[in-house]
Amino acid sequence: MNTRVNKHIALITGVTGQDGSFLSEFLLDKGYDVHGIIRRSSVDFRQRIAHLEGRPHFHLHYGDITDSMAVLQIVSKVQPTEIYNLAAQSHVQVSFDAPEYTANADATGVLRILEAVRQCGLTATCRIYQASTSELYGKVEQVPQNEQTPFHPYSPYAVAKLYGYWIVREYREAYGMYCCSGILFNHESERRGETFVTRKITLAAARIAQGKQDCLYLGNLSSLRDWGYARDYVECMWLILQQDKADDFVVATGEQHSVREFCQRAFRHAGIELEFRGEGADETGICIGVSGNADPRLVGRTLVEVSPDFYRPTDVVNLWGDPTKARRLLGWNPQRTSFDELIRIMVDHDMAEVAADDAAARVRTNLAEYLEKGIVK
Ligand code: NAP
Ligand code: G4F
Repeated sequence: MNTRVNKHIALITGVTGQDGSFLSEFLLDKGYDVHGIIRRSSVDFRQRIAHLEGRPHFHLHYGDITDSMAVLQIVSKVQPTEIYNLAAQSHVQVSFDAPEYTANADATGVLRILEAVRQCGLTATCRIYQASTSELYGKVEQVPQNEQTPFHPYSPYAVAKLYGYWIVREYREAYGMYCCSGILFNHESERRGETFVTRKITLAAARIAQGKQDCLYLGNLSSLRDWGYARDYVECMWLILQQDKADDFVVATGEQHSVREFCQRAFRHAGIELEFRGEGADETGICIGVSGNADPRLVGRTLVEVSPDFYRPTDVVNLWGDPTKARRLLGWNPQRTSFDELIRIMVDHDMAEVAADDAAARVRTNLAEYLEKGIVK
């Protein structure tokens, strides 16, 4: 039997990721002590949480979800009341190249968290959220997808995540643990990794509009996704752990769009009107008009091309979530940020980031010139 305690101590694995950074902000605002697990790296990878470091209730611990000893040690030290297991090799395409590592992090990693809680004697006081995914529906057998829809995982990533989903259910039933899966559909933001399709598009739209890139190469333009805003989704993760009874929830907007449509709208927001012509690998996106500060010489040029390099051995092409249960039982609003608003947030951010990079590069060039001319020492 899991009882609610008055202390609010959260442990977040994957704290440096898109969701981990938003969730940290959300929980700190709610008065939690937030502990995050980070991996040692030779380069700086903490941009998303840099603004939180040094805050009195924010603590970081070195560890890795593939390392049982480290996980056990951190859980024992932190004595969390809530664990959010967000750590994962989260890129579907990469999972085809690194299937064994993906299984270790995304499947066995979940088991390590559950076992650490058991070994530390925290089953009665600690609740666990598992970052599950709409990729479980994979080669979809029903549209839209809800909590009853059969799973048909269609990548090494999805197969690993399916183990995570089932081991959470098993520990809930076998040991009465309060552990839940949020089956989250794609959620994006200005902090999204740059190789996921939405962020790749918004960055390219910004660079092309500012003359910094010639063309964007994409894979399957017809793929359909239910895209929401990550900042809204972390609230739902928290709500899932505040219920009387542990349960699993689909988290989605209930709207579906294609990669092509995302692309068209993102470019439009950057001042570039695209028309798609052709089919399959021969499809191209051509500029048919510009507005704002976009360069009029772009008109008539091919700005988007398909590259089979971005095709996947098996691709999930029809994700569309039904968030009825989350809306009804958690009181969560799936439509807080609209699709257009999400694109606006991402493109505005990337337009500013590309312009700032430009300004920084200009300062560097000027500085180099001044140093060369002896103007500054
Ligand atoms: P993300 O930006 O790729 O972040 C992944 C996080 O996991 C990073 O902090 C990463 O650390 C960490 N990590 C990876 N391998 C690790 C390991 N072996 N040990 C410890 N930490 C490790 O992913 P996200 O978009 O925030 O997604 C969060 C979680 O939700 C993931 O589990 C993902 O699979 C799942 N999910 C995401 C979506 C979505 O649309 N975003 C939808 C459904 C489910 P580094 O910074 O050191 O790499
Ligand atoms: O942005 P994506 O790479 O995201 P994907 O595969 O849907 O996975 C993301 O969402 C899952 C939830 O459903 C998470 F579990 C997972 O961790 C991750 O966050 O690709 C979206 C779609 C795919 O069908 C892909 O084939 O876009 C298609 N696509 C077309 N061109 C592309 C590209 N994807 C990427 N990454 N890059 C392209 O150039």
